[in-house]
Amino acid sequence: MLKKALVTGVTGQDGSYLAELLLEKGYEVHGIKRRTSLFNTQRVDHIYQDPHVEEQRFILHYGDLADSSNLTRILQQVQPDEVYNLGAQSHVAVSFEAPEYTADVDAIGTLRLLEAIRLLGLDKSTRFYQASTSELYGLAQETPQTETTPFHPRSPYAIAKLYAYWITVNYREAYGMYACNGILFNHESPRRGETFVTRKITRGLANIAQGLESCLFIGNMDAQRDWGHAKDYAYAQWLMLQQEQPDDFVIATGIQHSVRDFIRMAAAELGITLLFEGEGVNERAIVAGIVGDNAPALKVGDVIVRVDLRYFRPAEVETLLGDPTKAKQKLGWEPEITVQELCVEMVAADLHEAKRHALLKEHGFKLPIAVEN
Ligand code: NDP
Ligand code: GDR
Repeated sequence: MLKKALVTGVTGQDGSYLAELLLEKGYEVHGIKRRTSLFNTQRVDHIYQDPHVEEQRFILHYGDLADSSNLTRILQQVQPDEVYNLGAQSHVAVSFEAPEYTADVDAIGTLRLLEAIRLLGLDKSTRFYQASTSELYGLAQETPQTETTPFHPRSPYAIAKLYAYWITVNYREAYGMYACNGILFNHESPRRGETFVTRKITRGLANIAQGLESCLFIGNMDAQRDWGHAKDYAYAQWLMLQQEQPDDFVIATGIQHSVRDFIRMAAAELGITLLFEGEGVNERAIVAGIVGDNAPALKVGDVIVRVDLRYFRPAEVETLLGDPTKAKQKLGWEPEITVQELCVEMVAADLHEAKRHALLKEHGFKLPIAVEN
């Protein structure tokens, strides 16, 4: 019998890497996708299987974490061995604009899934993974953060995820469910959503280098994060559900960089040396040197990064750094891809795309570029 997994958020960054991994491991993978007016399956199109073929192992269901009857029906139909709850309104800044929706999907959505598993009598047979987050630490009480560091969430997103964290622990303690929290620190990839800071930087700088945009407007460049690669982190998610006992784990690299460092790193990969001038909201980055032919649109002296207050959050998480010792010891997990390698991969993918767009523009086609960040 094939093992069956159900993945919420399968169309997201992590969902796509996890679905690939589970298919490689021989699972039948069921994913929940939302009904949208435009296609939203780009990240999983390469593993899509025609429903008309026999032995289809990747199956998508329409659904939403805001709809319990829908979740119950899918769970009843699939009877999964493992549920990975990755679906969420996952943008911290957006959660300040849509706090109630974020709470409904990220907090109560988790409860809806757990309760459906329990009411269907699957609580002893189905293992549950909850996508918890380093945002729980917020105003961190100690550095680096471990599984025992107290939480101090700083956004509606983080507070919704705090509920989801504890309801997962509660179903484990109250009903003996195999339920785990992965407390994952920031993880990125070429599939990262375009409005998260790393992708905004690699995409923005690649576009600027190719003459498609003129300036990258950015928020708090002093913020520091522990960035890893989503592919490594998908493997950790799977490992957590393969243990004898359920538990909660920090997944991180143990290395921290500022947003400014990441900008510098991405620019260097494009052959651009940047000079940062000015303080606070007046800070800007100026092109100080160019090598190679990846930035044909730029010249020394161009200002290509500026600070824009609109990207600051009402309450910021200034610094996060994880200690993944427990995951190393108990899961045998270690990150394989460094932040430098991650940045190289992201810049290469965005440069490829920018070159394609530049070529289209050169031949008079209207650009399919969204510039809203
Ligand atoms: P993404 O934003 O890339 O993906 C989120 C997924 O959730 C998408 O598939 C999205 O669908 C889906 N979704 C959004 N709203 C709903 C809803 N109402 N019902 C069902 N599905 C919904 O996030 P990531 O892949 O980066 O993150 C995966 C999970 O891990 C999230 O829960 C996130 O909060 C958490 N997390 C992420 C970290 C990171 O650094 N990436 C770190 C720690 C935790 P659609 O494609 O239609 O928008
Ligand atoms: P984060 O990721 O909030 O940590 O949440 P994001 O990349 O959005 O921000 C990281 C840091 O960069 C600062 N920043 C900016 N951020 C964005 N998005 N845009 C900007 O222009 C900008 N300028 C500076 C932010 O203020 C912040 O300090 C991500 C999400 O994936 C969550 O779902 C997940 O739980 C956490 O990571 C761990």
